[in-house]
Amino acid sequence: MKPDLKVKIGRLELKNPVMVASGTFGSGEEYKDLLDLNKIGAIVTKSITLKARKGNPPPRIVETPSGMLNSIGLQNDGVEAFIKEKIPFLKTIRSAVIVSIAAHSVNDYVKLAERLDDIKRVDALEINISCPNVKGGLEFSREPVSAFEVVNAVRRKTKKTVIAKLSPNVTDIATIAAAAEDAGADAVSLVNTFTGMAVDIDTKRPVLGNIVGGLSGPAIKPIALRMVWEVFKKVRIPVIGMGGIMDSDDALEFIIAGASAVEIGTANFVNPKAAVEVIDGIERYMRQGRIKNMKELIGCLKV
Ligand code: RRO
Repeated sequence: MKPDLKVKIGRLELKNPVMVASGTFGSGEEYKDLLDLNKIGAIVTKSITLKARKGNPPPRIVETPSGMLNSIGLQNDGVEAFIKEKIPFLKTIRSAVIVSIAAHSVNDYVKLAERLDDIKRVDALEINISCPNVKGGLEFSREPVSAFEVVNAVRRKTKKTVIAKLSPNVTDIATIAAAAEDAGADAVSLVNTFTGMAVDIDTKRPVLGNIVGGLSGPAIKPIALRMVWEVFKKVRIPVIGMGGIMDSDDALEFIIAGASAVEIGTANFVNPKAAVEVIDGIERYMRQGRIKNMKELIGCLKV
């Protein structure tokens, strides 16, 4: 019997629990010749802001042991260009589309949510309250009060499924997740990148133009997994797990620890087919273990 991989995130039903993480997959079109986009549960597009942003000075990416640092600085063409130039392609695919939004103020998050509320092809909003690379600080999810404020303001303005993306650069991520849940989020996704840096010992300069950046990849997986587990125990809304997932075994670890869905990020740069391979691997595991549906698997950790 074919296992049922469907999961629900708010009112949104995904055909499988595998999504591609914001910032690692452009707006989907960039990957159209590299894998079958229709197989992916959901595509989360690169964070957009109200107005275009140039981003940070280069270098913006550096490889580190078992991971990478990025400091893109939220480069994007702004919401109007996104709607005009990216939505037409997204209309041609059958995966769910989740649009990541970022802003410097609660008011701008609300304006973005309102603008996107009319766009039918947008199935859900991932509110990025955890960008580590922008001056002035966009990590609204560093404090429960500011996390609540942003999520609640967006919640009041949109009927779409709302996912709050959380920062790992905090003392107690479960408290922040609970604030997002209280504010009306349909789900939380975690983790964004860990702030880090790299130094060139010959020039004695920072490697990244922005000095610091966000660490992702297998180096962060055990920490991300621990955070997903802590959040799963604390909230009732679905938890979307990410952080260094390279293959289906990694994804299954997150699901068993409580993730209703997972996002594949850094792995896309190494293997553009990673998301599809993760879906196939989860299905194989369920078939071999005679697991009929995702409910049997999510959070089944034996402790
Ligand atoms: O653009 C970025 O530098 C960036 C963002 Br918005 C984010 O949320 N996470 C990250 O690692 N980089």
